[in-house]
Parts: sequence; structure tokens; C-alpha cells
Amino acid sequence: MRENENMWRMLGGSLPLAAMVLGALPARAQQPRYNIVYIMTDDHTAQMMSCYDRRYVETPNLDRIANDGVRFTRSFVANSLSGPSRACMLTGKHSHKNGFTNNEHGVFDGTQQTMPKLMRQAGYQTAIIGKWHLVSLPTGFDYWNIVPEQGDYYNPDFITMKNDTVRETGYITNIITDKSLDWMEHRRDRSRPFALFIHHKACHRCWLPEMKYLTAYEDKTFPLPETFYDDYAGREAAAAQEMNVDRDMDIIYDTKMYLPGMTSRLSPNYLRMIGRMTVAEQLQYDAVYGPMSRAFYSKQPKGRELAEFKYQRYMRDYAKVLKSLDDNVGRVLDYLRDRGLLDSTLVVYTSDQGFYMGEHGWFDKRFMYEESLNTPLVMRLPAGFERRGAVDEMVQNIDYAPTFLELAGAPVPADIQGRSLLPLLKKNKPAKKWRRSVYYHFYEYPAEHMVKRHYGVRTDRYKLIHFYNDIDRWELFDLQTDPTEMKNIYGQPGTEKITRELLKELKQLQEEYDDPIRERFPIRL
Ligand code: SGN
Ligand code: CA
Repeated sequence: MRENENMWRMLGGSLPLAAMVLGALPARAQQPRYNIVYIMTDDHTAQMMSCYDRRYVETPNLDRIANDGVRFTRSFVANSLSGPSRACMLTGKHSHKNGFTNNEHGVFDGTQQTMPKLMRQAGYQTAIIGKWHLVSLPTGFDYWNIVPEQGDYYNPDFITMKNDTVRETGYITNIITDKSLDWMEHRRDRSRPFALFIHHKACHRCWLPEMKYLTAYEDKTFPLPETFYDDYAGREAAAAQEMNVDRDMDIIYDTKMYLPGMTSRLSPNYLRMIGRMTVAEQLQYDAVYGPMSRAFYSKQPKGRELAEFKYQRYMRDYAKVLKSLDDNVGRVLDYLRDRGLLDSTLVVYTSDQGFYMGEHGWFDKRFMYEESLNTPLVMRLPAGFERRGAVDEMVQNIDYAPTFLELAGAPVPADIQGRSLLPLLKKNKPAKKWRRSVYYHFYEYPAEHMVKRHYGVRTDRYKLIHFYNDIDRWELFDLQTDPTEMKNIYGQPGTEKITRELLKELKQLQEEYDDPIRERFPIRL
């Protein structure tokens, strides 16, 4: 490991010392060259991460990142869906600018400017391993090895840079990590800094566990969220969705209650996915889910009993998948520690969006409500960055691109819409000047889960949302008095002033980000 980390360690990881010693080197070498390890999961939500929420699970390795570094408490996405979120991250731009507004009809235009391309121009090596989900093949990476579409949990296929599809043996979270460690250890050029993007499938639907965790959490009963039996009063779009744990979870596909010969709407997907297991794996799997299924069908629970049964199954399976993920994040941290790379590396852990764990009765994401507007974000900072603990400034996934570019010493093009987070991270105190609101726009409708199109603004205390297309409804929430967003106060007496202020803010954001939707729904103040 004779490489830049040794230079960094020689300098004691100290910025002033590094600057002094590097003074004699050419311009680009004068800035310490930090590596970036960006780990992104799929559908992992802050409620299921113990450094954010202690009610449900323990995630000791994810918490290591937060404990040694920072934990963002107001970390948002721009469009709560996989492909769009990934496109925002890669470009630093909102969906209407990067062109990938929804999973169903989107094809990412890989000829556009992206952060990995700019990192390469700045001398970085770039690699991405795991879920990609942007339809076109990756551009801007020196190395990539991705899973087709959503990928598979068991013995998954990977697409290679030669565009071959290769079936691998094992559980996807382990394989993605093996490949990532292998790239860092054997495949990269150690004379140059790197940016490695580790993109997991975990914990996407339908939450299929690794063999060694098949029985984990089976003796745990998870508390029901207080909004589980939400009646959606005053929130018409919330009432129209199809992502209700009770009504919309498929008993075979989602909760895995299957006996041979049974069918359901999504059972073909389920049989295809579990059909990838080896015979030995299938026997192990059936030994756990078989007896559970027989007990379920002999009992035939109904009404609330069935709803809560589905909720428990959902929580348990999701938590099992998360256990493998947490182990594998630990492997990456251990590798960086053992190779002496931690002081020269920014480690980022996030998800493509948050998720509902039964809140409002839901699974899935999409809505601008808190659980899915939020996404977990923790970072372990390289030497020279002093911020620690909770970071309460509002950040968004369009900010990652400019952050990484600034860290690489590369210019941040003016058309990037996000803001570098480095000013928040340098000193151990809140930033003096920061953004006061974030903009959100969701497009995928009509589509699976039937969440209507909407855009909106969130400030520190309030949220204003406009649902449009085949509906025209506004929602306003006071997050201070109503953190679970059960009371839409839009149009209520006494809200005139705050509504006007939020409309002004929304108008300003739509202008700043140049969202063409403002021509269709001009805001007149
Ligand atoms: C699949 C899932 C949906 C999920 C989307 C998008 N259905 O279509 O439940 O909302 O992915 O998820 S499934 O029957 O195929 O499991 S995303 O994270 O990729 O955006
Ligand atoms: Ca996702």
C-alpha cells in the first residue's frame, strides 16, 4: 500500500503541515487528495438506523460512521424514487434539469455533465459497483460492475464493462462488498485518489434475507407506529395511494406466506426471486418460512389482526436484510482502517430515499412527507474537518456532487444546483449562512403505488405541497405542532400569512431552479 495514504499519514493528517510540505509540489498536488467512499443503499430509512432512532433495530456499524463523524438530521431528497435520486446525486441537479424524472419512462442521458466525469478530469479514479437503475450504461467511471435493473438478492447477475451478464454465487450485499474491497485492494491505481460508489440493493422490496439471518428478529414484536391506522382525513392524495401495508402488500411476495401451488398477483415475481437459490438454500429457506406459512393459513387472520401480522412480517424481513448490510458496511470501515486510509477518506453513508415503516399505514416512499423526503446521511470526515455530531442544516442529495468536486479540488460548474457541504464540515459549529428551504418535485404518476404528482417547499418549521395532474390540492403542515403530518391546515383561518410566505419561497425556488412547472401553475402573490 505505497500510495497517497502514506504521504498523508507521513504528514500526520494535518492540513497546515501538509500545506507546508506540499508547498514544493506542483499546484494540483498542493491540496491533500482525499478519497471518497460513497455507500448508498436502497430504501433504507432513518427509522431503521439506531443512530437516528432506537425503537426498532441496532445498526452498530452504520453508527460507527456517525459516532466518529457527523449525522445529518435534515437530509432530504429532491424526488423520492430510485432512478431520479441517483440522477440527482450524479449531476447535482434537480430532476427537470438532469432529465430523469421517473423510473417508468426514464433513460439517463449519459452524455451529460456528471460529477464522476468531472472527478476524472480532476485526476480521480472513479468506480461504481452494485445498483445503477438508470437504464443506459454508466459513463464517467473507470470501472463499473452493476446489477441489471433492481438486481436480485440470491446468486445475482452483474453486468460487466464488456456488457456481458455474469451470474455470481452468494448473497448480493456480500458480493457488492467483496467486489468493492477487491477494487480498492487490487484494481485501482494507487498513485491517484479515488471515488468509489458502493450501491447496494439492500433493503429494497421484497426484503429477502441472507441465509444466516433467516431466523433473526423472529422473536421480536415491533411496536406499531402511532399513525398506522391513519384515515387520511383532509389529505386526498394520501388517501388515493396504493402502498398500504394492510391492503396493498401481497401476501406471497411481500410477506412470504406461500404454500406450493398457491398464486397471487405478485407470486410469479416471488417464485422467480426465490427460484435463484440453490437447492440447499431453498431447503434452509423453506425450513423457516414453510412452517410460518402453514401456521398463517391454518389461522387465517382477518381485519386488524391480518394488518398487524403483515406489519410484523415486513419489519422482521426488512430488519434481517439490514443486518447483512450493517455487517458489510463494517467490512468496508475495517478495510479502510486497516489500510490506513481513514484519515484521507471521506466516507458517506446514505440511501436513495427514506421509506415508510408502517407510518400512515404505509410501505414505499414517493410522498414529500417526512419519512420519505428524508434520507439517512452520515459521514466520517477525513483529517482536517472538525465538525462532529448532529448537523441540523437542511441538505439535499443534489449537494453531494458539488461537495465531492470541491473536496477533489475541482471547479464546480455554475449549472450545478446543489451546494457543497464542505462549509458545514470544516469547523465544529453550525454554518452562519445556509439555505432556509428545500425544493421537492415527484413525477411518477399514474404508476405503481399511485402517488400523485406533487411539488413543494419545506422550511425549518413548515411544509407546503401542491398535488397536481388529476387533482388540484394544497397541503400545509406545521412540523413543530404536527410532526407526523396528520393535520393539513391549508386554507384554515390564521394560516394566511405563513401560506403567503411559503408560496413566495416556493416561487423563488422554482425560479432559481428553473422548473418549467411554474409556467403551468404560476404562483401569484
Ligand atoms: C419496484 C417495486 C415498487 C417500488 C419500485 C421503485 N415493486 O417496482 O414497490 O416502489 O420498484 O423502487 S416490485 O413488485 O417490483 O417489488 S425504487 O427504489 O427502485 O425506486
Ligand atoms: Ca429506492
